[in-house]
Amino acid sequence: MDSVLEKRSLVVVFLFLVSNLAQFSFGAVHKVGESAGWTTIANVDYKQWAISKSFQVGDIIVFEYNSQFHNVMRVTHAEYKSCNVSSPITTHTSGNDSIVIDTNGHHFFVCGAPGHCQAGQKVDINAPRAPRVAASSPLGSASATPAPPLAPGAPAPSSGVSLSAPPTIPFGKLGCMLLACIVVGLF
Ligand SMILES: [Cu+2]
Repeated sequence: MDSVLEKRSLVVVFLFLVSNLAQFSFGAVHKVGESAGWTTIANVDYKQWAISKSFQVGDIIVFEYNSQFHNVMRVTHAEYKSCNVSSPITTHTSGNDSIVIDTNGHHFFVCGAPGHCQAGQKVDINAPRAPRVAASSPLGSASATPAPPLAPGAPAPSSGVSLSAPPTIPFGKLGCMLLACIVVGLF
């Protein structure tokens, strides 16, 4: 009897932890190009794909591709527009790259293979800031209007990309360890 109750309570704890992990540790996972992946041969409209999605900080962007032919380069907005792949911020080549969106704003990715970016293998992942309240400018301020503090669409101030784990990951690891302990205890 006791052991059954014990197991039941453990299951409750287990479910509680799982729900917490799901809530706090993992952002949404977006596979670029869906089933087509990251490629030039399927004529995927990556711009349209990105527009149809809603990205948030903590989300994971997955690039799946044949690493013989493609790669993933994070570049600046200017490089994205001109398909300049000579000095990427970061380069990924595994063929199955998961990139965590760690800052608000635009994240520009292109394929570095010759001609691929020009052929449309480029994507703009935008994780917008929370909608701001429209600033109602005072009517009398006709003199020297100050520059808007937050230009929409401006790249995030930290142009240097950091692939450091988001703060939720340590919790996830702790949670996983706890789960492991519980599972070991159960069986
Ligand atoms: Cu490519």
